[in-house]
Amino acid sequence: MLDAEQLDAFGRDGQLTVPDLFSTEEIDRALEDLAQWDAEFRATLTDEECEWYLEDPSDPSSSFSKLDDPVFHRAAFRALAMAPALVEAVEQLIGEGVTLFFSQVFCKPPEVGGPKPVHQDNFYFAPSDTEALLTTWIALDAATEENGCLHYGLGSHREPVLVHTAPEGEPFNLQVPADVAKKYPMTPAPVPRGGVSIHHGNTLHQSEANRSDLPRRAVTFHFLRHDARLVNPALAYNPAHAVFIPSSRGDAEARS
Ligand SMILES: O=C(O)CCC(=O)C(=O)O
Repeated sequence: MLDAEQLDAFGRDGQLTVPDLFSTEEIDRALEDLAQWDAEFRATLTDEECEWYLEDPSDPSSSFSKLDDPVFHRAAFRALAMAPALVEAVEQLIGEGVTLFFSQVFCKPPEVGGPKPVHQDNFYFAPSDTEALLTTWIALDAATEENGCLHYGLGSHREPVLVHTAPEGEPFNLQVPADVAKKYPMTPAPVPRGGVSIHHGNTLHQSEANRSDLPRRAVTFHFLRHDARLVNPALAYNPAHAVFIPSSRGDAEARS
């Protein structure tokens, strides 16, 4: 359960780090499941999927840079997303009764994992209520400034959803123009393995390249309160992959 100080910090900054939410065993199980998924998915990859998911699309043996919908596809990630401590924190911040509508694993392999430009998740997802969407980012490896932790524009959740553009040929790489982004200096948010960084859907954030010799793997869970919906999102999200999350107070209570 988040305490009053943590709730105040989230309200002020639009971001909160909870350093010790998951145990070593829970993260170990997720990484084992990820390794198995990597092997199974790699065996069936189409050219289009190589382009979308691999660090080097011309090399089918190169690392995945991301994987979509781990919570829908893999039991160990579903267990993380439904962990009572996480769900309770999410419901404290956006209200009771949530669906996980999208999740992603982000891998930054040592030395080659690239940066992610400044963006707001609410531009990608376009929720009907910007206060009804929350991202939780779980560190599967300790995330540091050297290996590419997230950086946040603290307080930027008070901005409206800003115009984003994408470089030619990279429609998925949406970002706010540099002159707008620079209004908000970016503060690094290192997260220990098993810790969680939680951010508001309007909070500007980015990550740097992995300059270390260690991997930086993380999983994001995107939650939406049940009374909201995605209105014309920037990319396509498969509604059949959404996962209902039982309320931390029990379903019957949350529905009443
Ligand atoms: O993990 C990363 O490097 C990027 C994640 C991200 O941008 C997000 O969770 O919205």
